[in-house]
Amino acid sequence: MDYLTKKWKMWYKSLDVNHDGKISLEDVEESRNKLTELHHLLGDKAETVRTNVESWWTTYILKGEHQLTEEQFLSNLTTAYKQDKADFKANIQSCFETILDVIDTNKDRFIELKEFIYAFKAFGHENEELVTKTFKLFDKDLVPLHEMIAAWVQFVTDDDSSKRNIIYKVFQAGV
Ligand SMILES: [Ca+2]
Ligand SMILES: [Ca+2]
Repeated sequence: MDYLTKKWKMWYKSLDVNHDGKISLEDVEESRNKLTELHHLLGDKAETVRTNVESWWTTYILKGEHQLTEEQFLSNLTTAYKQDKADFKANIQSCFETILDVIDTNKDRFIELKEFIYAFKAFGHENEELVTKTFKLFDKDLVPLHEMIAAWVQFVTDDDSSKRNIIYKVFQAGV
């Protein structure tokens, strides 16, 4: 449980886009604006991304709340995890399938460095050099979407700290 809680705290921090110590609708607004601006999306494409990002936040993170403290976030995850591990994993799988589908902006079912960098920037992690360095952990220029999803799902749901996890390493590096 300790390992999971540690990773959930990292996840919470990574979702605090404007770095004010809490997750709120302001983070939703900032992340969707940034993502559309970085990719220079216009018109319908921009609108689709804005809608999808907001819907992701509402469905998987805020769940009807306007804001979420770290304590609430950890408590929600702990409850869901303890209730039914298979259900929990399925929900997190769906969570990352949804957001990575948005992040795969060119829709080729791969995450490339640019998409990786823009995704972290959209969530308030601006250190491009560090993000570029950690992308190399995947050991390929184009990371298949399913591989990126699996790495995130492992990060949020797996309590075995002896297994290598790239996303954990990314946050450990200080991204
Ligand atoms: Ca915030
Ligand atoms: Ca792509």
